[in-house]
Amino acid sequence: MSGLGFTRADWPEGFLFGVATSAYQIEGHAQGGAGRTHWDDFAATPGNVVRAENGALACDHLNRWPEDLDLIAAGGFDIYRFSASWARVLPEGRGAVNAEGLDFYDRLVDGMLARGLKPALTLYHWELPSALNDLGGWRNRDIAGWFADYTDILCRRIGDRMWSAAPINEPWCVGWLSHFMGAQAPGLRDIRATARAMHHVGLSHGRAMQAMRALGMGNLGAVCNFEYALPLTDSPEDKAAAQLYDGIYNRWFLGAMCKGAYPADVLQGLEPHLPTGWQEDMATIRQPLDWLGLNYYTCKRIAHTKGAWPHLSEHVGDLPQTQMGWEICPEGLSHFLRFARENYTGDLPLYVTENGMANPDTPDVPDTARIDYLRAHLDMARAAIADGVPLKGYIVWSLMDNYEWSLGYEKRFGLVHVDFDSLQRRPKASYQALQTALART
Ligand code: IFM
Repeated sequence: MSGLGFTRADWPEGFLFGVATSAYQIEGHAQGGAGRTHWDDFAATPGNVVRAENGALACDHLNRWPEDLDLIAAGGFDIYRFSASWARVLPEGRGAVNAEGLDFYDRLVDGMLARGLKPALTLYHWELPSALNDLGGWRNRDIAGWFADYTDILCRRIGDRMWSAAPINEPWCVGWLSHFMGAQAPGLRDIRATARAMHHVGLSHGRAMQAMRALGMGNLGAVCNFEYALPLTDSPEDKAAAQLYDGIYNRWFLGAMCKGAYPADVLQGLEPHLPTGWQEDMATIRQPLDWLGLNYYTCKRIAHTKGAWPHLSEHVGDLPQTQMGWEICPEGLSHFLRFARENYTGDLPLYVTENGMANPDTPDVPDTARIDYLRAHLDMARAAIADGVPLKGYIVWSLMDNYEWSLGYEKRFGLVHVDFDSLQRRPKASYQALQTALART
């Protein structure tokens, strides 16, 4: 028995385990003919990213991918959830294709299959080509067409070998975190930009789903992130604020993608800023899903504040925290697995598509905190299955330490330690614990 307290036999037959990464966070984006992205621009702007770090080299996965796939296979994982970079395929976002980029993803996918791994593709994990940002990026309705074209080009090349595919990782981050909170590229703090981005992300999701279905691809889903919203106090005002936070974060995209409707409480604040005729797009956004992926990390305490809509502020409570300052709250995962099934997805297969923690790891100290974190969340997942939740797999974020966006390389989420000077990879105790747990006897 591993420190995780389970073996494969403790899970339903066919339950899948995986690891996840994303292109800009690991590949080394200055290499291989990729175009500039809005993350390069964001990071080059003082004050946006710790030490102004960017993804120029990252983990150099572009050259070291065979070693990385070997690590995934040796860990006993079934799924590799990876993403392709739009700017690596189309350096200007549209027009000329970077053949080297398509060749890379082609080789990478064959490398997964050769090792018995199931390729789970994400089409967009945040690195928008700068040339498209110049045109308004997610604020511009045309992005749905540009994204569908990119989807078509990439999937004509590798779509035939995907085990699964999803258009956009964590729509809330692309819309709200990046256009309302300004915490990620393009770093805007503007409600009109936010409303448009929140709508065009959904529309782009729908158009990409249509493009993939037209190519005959199957097992297509959506990957949303969820944060457990708890009121800071028992006051009715804080309870209402937590409910609205929940709507913005957890129900906006689920509502659109699964029911073709935005939640009424959020619409009250955002509708004045949505593009005219948004209602006519809802049928496109609501495409049939084969599964829903849930990314879950933490909870947040929400208080009512005065001032402009949405009248709320975010706080951290008393639970133990990760290196990100995020409270460790496994109950939230339990909540969302049931919440999704009861309110949106019914019998649709669910996957935990990201879960994990940042920890200030050094190569020689066992990351027991991460083992504890994973065990606590996996216990919740197993309990949900016992209650009838159709959870079919669990994917850890992340295979290895990588570029944690505005927090640079300091926050370590990996099962594998990366020395960012030598780029040497060293499996951590958590990797070994999973390897033991997942071993097929
Ligand atoms: O590193 C990110 C990832 O890109 C998206 N989901 C959350 C992770 C941890 O912050």
